Amino acid sequence: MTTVLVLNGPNLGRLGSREPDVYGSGDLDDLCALLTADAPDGVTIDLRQTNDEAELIGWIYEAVDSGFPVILNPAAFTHYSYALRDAAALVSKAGLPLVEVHISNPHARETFRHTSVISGVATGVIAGFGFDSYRLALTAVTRAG
Ligand code: CA2
Repeated sequence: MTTVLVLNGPNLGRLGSREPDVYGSGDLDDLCALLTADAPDGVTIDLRQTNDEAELIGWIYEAVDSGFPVILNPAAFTHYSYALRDAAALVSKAGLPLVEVHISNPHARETFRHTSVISGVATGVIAGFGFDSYRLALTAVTRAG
């Protein structure tokens, strides 16, 4: 039995309400239902969203202390939060996977989105596949071996 923490940063709570051309029309409840349906037996999906950097960092500590893999969409924090990067580094240092995900492909968007301060401490990065970015990440963190 394990729990996968699926952590979402600022403004992702508004998914489904605006910018469907960029982020699709589903909301976080839809995403949680997809991941729960995909999860192998014995894997619990714990999906959370916050606009608060400190809360997000606290959840990452929780993953480290509990031994939970992390799927992280840092949203705009991706591009500038060294505090979040330092917290994310603790996950891989603890021998746990942390997959950075994005719904859109930031590299195909504005220049400021081309930099991720998180990628260098992530186990892997998946971007540009809509909610399938998270589903692919779930496969990556739950596959045996
Ligand atoms: O593509 C992604 O998943 C992003 O992490 C989304 C972030 C953006 O800052 C990153 O560059 C790429 C923004 C999330 C904002 O989500 C909204 C959804 C609906 C309406 C307004 C914002």
